[in-house]
Amino acid sequence: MASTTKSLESVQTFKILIIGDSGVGKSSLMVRFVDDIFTAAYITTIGVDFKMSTINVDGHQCRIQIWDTAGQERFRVITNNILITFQEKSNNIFDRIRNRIRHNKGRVRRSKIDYLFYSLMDTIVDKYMDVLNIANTKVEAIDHQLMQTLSRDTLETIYDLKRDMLDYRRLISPLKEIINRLQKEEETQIIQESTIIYLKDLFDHIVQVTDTIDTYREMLASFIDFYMMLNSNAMNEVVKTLTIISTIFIPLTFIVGIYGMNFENMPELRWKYSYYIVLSVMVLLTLIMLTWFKRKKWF
Ligand SMILES: Nc1nc2c(ncn2[C@@H]2O[C@H](COP(=O)(O)OP(=O)(O)OP(=O)(O)O)[C@@H](O)[C@H]2O)c(=O)[nH]1
Ligand SMILES: [Mg+2]
Repeated sequence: MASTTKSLESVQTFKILIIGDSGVGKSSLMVRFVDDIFTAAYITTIGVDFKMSTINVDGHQCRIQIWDTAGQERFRVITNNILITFQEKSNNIFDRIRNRIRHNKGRVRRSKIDYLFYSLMDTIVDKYMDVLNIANTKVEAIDHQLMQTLSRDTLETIYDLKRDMLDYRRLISPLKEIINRLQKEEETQIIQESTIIYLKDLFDHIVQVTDTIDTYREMLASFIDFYMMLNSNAMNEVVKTLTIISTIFIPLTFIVGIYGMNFENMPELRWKYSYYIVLSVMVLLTLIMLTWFKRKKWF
């Protein structure tokens, strides 16, 4: 339901537009309000119906103009001077336009609804830019974070942001298509010649927003690749260390294996210094291998 106010001497006129699905009781609501009648018969509205009523609110006379629209798709009409907007949640993003209308600033009151439509759309697209600026800060923070520590939280943040970008892209894509069509559609006669230029500007603005979203999506995808690379690098380091340790132990285990065999005829077993010699050989082997690995830059 939309209403506009206009002062006409002391009597204020409120225009109320009733919209909704077919058969929900729009016409019944209007007839009950104006004539205080209810009829069970269902006569579907064709196009637009109209009724007037005058009521008294706190001593002020108010004139109510009620426009009852057709709910059925085939009887629906698009009028040139009605723009219906709705917000899912109340916020103040359109306050700037409301103020421009209230204080008659700019050309919004002098122009028709096509300019109002452009102004509303432009405000929404501007808001996208604000949201993307916040996303930019987050993207930079992730970039910085990736260089410092490798944490799972970073990966989750990247995925969250990537999902957000996908949502923004999905939301703004139809708008691009609509604006593009409105620029070309002469038959609708809704968009005037003078507003086409604004629509072109709006279209460029939308393209800029989608390009920025795409850039962020690509950056986030490369962050994921980079994260995976860092992760596998860290894993490689662990594997390398373990490999070096086990490689050092291979010849040592071999020596231990040989002298662990209890053959009768092993003369070294009875030598006085054989234990110290074997230990020295083991230490020497370890040192030789470490030096060799170091030279090969394995660690
Ligand atoms: N019981 C009951 N029936 C209602 C009420 N409001 C409307 N109806 C009935 O619902 C049917 C449709 O009502 P309308 O007011 O013609 O519906 P509409 O939304 O104007 O429909 P369209 O003009 O086709 O878009 C009629 O048969 C009404 O009698 C209500 O509050 N109670
Ligand atoms: Mg009706």
